[in-house]
Amino acid sequence: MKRTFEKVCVIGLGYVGLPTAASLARRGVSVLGVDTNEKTVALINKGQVHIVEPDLDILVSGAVATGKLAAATRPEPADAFIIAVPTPLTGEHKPDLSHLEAAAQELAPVLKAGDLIVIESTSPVGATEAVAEWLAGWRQDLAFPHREDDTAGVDIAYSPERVLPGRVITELVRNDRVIGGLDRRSAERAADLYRIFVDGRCHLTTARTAELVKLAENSYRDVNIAFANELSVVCEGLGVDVWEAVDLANRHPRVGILRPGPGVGGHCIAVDPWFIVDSAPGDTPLIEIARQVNEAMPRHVVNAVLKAAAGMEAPRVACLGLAYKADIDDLRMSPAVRVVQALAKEIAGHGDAGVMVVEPHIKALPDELAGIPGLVLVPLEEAIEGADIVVLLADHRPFKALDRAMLDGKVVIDTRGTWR
Ligand code: SAJ
Repeated sequence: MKRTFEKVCVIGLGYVGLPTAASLARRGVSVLGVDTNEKTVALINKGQVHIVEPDLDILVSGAVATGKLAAATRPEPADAFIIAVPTPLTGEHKPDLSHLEAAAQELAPVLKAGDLIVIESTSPVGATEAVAEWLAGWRQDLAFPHREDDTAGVDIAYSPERVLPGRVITELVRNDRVIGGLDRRSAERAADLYRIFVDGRCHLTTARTAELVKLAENSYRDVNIAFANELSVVCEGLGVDVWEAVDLANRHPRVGILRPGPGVGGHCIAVDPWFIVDSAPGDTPLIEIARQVNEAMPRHVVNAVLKAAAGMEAPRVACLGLAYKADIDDLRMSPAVRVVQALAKEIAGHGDAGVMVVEPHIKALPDELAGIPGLVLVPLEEAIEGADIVVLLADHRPFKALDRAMLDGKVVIDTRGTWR
């Protein structure tokens, strides 16, 4: 069974798949990146990127220039396949594995005995087995590891990514990896693949354990963010500066309270806990309550703004930041977007009242905000000069660098503790 990989196919060229493809290519592997979005494929083949992530453009343009990275809309035969497609939630907080199934169906025809498949998409426990079952149904000529231990024709493993958007390129190489195989050989071969570009340690386990570990990592973070957010609400009512309280509490050698904010965004921390809830009905009261606490934060921020605007003739509110966190352009499930949506409905458009949005990482308002009367995207200085109330929602670097004198005379609601 081959333990080296000359050609690798990475299916899904998002903020994980593309850096992974480029990192493998930089180490001399011939990589074919596959994505259903033809514009993304064309852009990458020109050595360009569709994602704001430090150093990704340099990595991709170099890999394409050397001929080691190319993109296409369909997979080709390869020694290994890495699947990094979205696994969103359905409306009822259930895992949506349709992209994963579509990716498996795309690669089934080009699969051959001896190939390795690694799923990176965050998945509910048992998803890797489901992929093996699907493939076994489409390719009855091949043997798969969920049925025959260590003698199968195809090896299948699960290895979740844990890179932090904004630090992806560094963390992709430095972070340890958890690698779960449907059998031992699958895990070992997947570790061989990752050791091509990962300097962190590769920890081998079963597929189910690796799936659960990923969900546990993000659920742990969501619960602890909820604790920080609940503390911020308590401190507001008690007239205590929550930022000072958290900093002082964290002086304790065994306390590490996270940072309060306007809510939890992104398609990871806000999503993954629901995969655990779905897999263990009735057994996750803490995880569910934490989700509810974090989901209630945008409304809490809106109420604080409305309270500050009460009595103002025609309040003008500057909302700084739409991204779900600092220094990225990702607005997915962003609490800031929910805050702006509510303020636009409840303040903007009434007479001269208005809501000005500042987001340095976008050129136009997203669809869910575009066209709302009284809601405009403006530069930072213009927004603050024209505002009665300034709400900081994402702690982007330009906001941190703001001359505080510009805030004199304004009501400031700093949800990130940026201007303390
Ligand atoms: N947030 C807070 N307070 C905090 C930390 C985060 O309010 O103290 C908010 C952020 O503003 C943001 C949301 O939570 O809205 C999520 O941000 P994040 O930085 O916690 O996480 P992500 O979603 O950007 O990345 C997470 C990371 N997981 C962990 O840190 C355990 C990353 O390592 C994962 O790879 C990623 O999810 C993923 O793709 O699963």
